[in-house]
Amino acid sequence: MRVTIMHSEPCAYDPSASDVGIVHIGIGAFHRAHQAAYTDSVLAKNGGDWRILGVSLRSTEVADAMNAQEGRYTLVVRSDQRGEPPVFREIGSVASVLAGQRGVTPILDAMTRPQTRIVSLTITEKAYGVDLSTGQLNLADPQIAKDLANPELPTGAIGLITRALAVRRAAGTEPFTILSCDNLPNNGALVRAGVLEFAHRVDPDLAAWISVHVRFPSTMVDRITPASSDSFFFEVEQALGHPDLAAVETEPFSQWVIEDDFCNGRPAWEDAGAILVQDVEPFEKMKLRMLNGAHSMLAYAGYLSGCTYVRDVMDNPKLAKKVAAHLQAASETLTPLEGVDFNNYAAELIKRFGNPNIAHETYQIAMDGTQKMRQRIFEPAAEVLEKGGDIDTFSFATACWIRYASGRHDSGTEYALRDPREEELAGVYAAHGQNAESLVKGIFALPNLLPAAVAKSETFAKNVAQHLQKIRAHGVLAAI
Ligand code: CS2
Repeated sequence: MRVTIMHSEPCAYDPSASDVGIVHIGIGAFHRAHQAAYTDSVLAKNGGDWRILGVSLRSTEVADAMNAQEGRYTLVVRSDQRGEPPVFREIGSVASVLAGQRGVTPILDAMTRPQTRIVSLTITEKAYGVDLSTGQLNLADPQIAKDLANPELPTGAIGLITRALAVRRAAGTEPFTILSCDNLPNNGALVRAGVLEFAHRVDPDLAAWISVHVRFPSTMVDRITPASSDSFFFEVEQALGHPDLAAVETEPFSQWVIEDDFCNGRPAWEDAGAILVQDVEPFEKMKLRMLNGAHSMLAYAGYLSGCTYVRDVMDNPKLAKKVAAHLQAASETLTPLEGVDFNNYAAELIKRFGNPNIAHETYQIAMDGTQKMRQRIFEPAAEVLEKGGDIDTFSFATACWIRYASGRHDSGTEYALRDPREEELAGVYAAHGQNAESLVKGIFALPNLLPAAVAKSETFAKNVAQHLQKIRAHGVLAAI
């Protein structure tokens, strides 16, 4: 298929005129569709030394693809109008990318340059090494344990940040701000807790200095961004006339709410549409419980019923109704937020999920369930349980996740769970897989997975087991 480009926006400024001011760890598709695009708009408008040096800690692919084209890449924005061609935009805000696998010294050098004033992160929930239930550093996390044993040459994000701050402090260099852009509640406070505890274990004076001088603003980030597929790269090559293996596709909608608390300056991201506020939490809760909560529910229910993409789920009337009901129930757990109508937000989400031009795999969202369910499903469920409200959609979502965690389709075919706690899940299945009730109890007994009130609730366990029994007997669609 040949794609006709209706609008193509080349990078309209000279990015090389700007020095690097941000080191971004975890330069995957989401960062390139979101923060890098905001920064690109600010550079085009205002200039300034805020280019981004990307860091990939887990692979070398993005580094190779981006460095081969001087950090530039194409952002493909797909409208939700059927048949409307996508908009191609060239992004110039990324200067280059370093791959951790090729050595951490250049990464630490970049993080300790005085010109680096922000270190931002999209490393996914699991890479913080912080236990969400306690808010404390997880000493059993292999990356944390490895870096604590060798704090001068760390290879994980928390270790790198701590080491870079130690070097800056020793050299008398101002610290950078740490900006977490992952879908975690109070992401700023969470990364702060991780860094402070890590630093305390290395050098208590360093921890004391960080707690006074370093800022960790929280953020809410939002833009639906599928992982780039081979067919997408093919489409881009056809349209551009040359390959771009760093290209990313995304939706037109984008939101970034940032706590305005930086210790060493920041780009004027508000000039690109970001919202700078004193308190991000109500925005974060809304997005985590409504968008991400509904996403997880529909990903498990959809994947199990044979829907490859989110848009397929929204095309199924039974599942689409479930999504609407989930959004409604999740919105009822929120405190009112000035200027935001949760009904409008829900209607907008339904439209975004149904975007016919975006192929967002349910399997992609289903990944890392043990890291996502707490903030998306279990925490709102805890509040509903406490108030004696209707927990049905939360227990349905939980049952779908538990069914998904078996790693097998109804036909018996296996799939990879892609979850850092998949061995524990498999252990529970091996011990209790025969019986829905004991399976639910076994999963709920896993340490630090559910808030205690939810893990202990007989009502919740019973409701989940009932859904699970039906799903196992008849499949998800029939169970609705
Ligand atoms: C999704 C998110 O994969 C997932 O878990 O729920 O990545 C979601 O697409 C983004 O948060 C949208 O902003």
